[in-house]
Amino acid sequence: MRSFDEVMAGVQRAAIAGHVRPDGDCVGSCMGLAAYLRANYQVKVDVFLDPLPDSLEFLVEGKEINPKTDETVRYDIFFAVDCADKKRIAADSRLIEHAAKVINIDHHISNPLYGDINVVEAESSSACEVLYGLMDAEKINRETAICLYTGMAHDTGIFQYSCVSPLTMSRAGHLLSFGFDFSQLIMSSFYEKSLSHQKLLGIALMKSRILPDGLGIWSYVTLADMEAVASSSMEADGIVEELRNTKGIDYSVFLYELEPGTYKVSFRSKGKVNVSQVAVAFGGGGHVRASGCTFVGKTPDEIIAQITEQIAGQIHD
Ligand SMILES: [Mn+2]
Repeated sequence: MRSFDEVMAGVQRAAIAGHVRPDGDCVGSCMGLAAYLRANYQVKVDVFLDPLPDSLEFLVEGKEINPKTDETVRYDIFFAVDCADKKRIAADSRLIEHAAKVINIDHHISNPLYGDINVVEAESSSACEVLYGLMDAEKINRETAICLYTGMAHDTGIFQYSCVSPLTMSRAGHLLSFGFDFSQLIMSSFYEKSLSHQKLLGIALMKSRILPDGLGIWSYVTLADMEAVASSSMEADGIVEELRNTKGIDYSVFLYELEPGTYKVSFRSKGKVNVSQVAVAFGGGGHVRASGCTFVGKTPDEIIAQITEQIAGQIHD
C-alpha cells in the first residue's frame, strides 16, 4: 500500500484505533488520520481511544471519539495505528474481527504484521510519519498537520532521537507551514507536568540504583508511592527518560505498579543494549532504544534480577 486512495475506494465506514495507554504519537496518528479521511473521502469515521492524559486532550477537543457501537458492526476498513501488538489495540476485539479489512500502520520493529495490509516502517520516527508518507501532501489540512506534528515531536523526544531522518525534518517542516503555535503546543503537551508527576519523579530518582554491570540504572514506584503524592500510573510517563539522562550510564529500567502485583516495565537505551530484544524476551515489544513489557506476580527485586540476567546474556553474546 502506497497511498490511502488505494484502499479507500468504495469505503463507507471506517474505524481507527490506537494502543492502550495512548501517547502523543498514538493520539496524533488516530486524530490526524481521522481528519484526513473526513476531509478527503465520503466516509464515516469512528475513532477509538483509551482515556488520554490531560496534556493531549487538545487533540480530541470538540471531536466525537469512542462512539457507542454495536459490536456486530462491520467496518469496511479498520485502521490500527501505532499498535505493535494486536492485543493492545484499544477497541473491542470483535470490531476488528468483523472488519472487512484490517490495515496495520506502525513503526515498531516487533510488529508481527497482523493486518490484511501492513505498512510497518521500523525506520520511521513515528506512526505519524508513516501516515504522512501515505497521505497526499497537498490534501493535508491544518487540523491533520497539528495532529501529525504533535505525534512526530513526541515520539522523537522533540526531534532528538536517532530515529529522526532528514525526511522526518522535511515532513515536519511542511507541517509547520500551516502556522500553528508549535512552541506552546510542545510546552503544554510535552514539557509541562503536574506537581504530582514531579513529586513521583522525585521519588523515582531518590530510589534509583546503578545496576551491577555499571551500565544500567533502575528504579520503581509502587501504588503506595503514587498514593502518597496523589499521583497515578497515568503520570509515570517520562520518568524512564529522566533516569536514562544520568551521566555515565547506557540504559535505564523503570518499573511502576499498575495494579497490586502487576508492574509495567519501561526500558530506554543510549545504544549499547538492544532493549527491544530484552522486552520481547518477557513478552513485550518496542524499539532498539525504547521498549516495554509487563510482569505479573513478582516483586521489583525479582523483576530486576530477571532483567539483569537477560541483559547480561545480550552484552556477552
Ligand atoms: Mn509511536
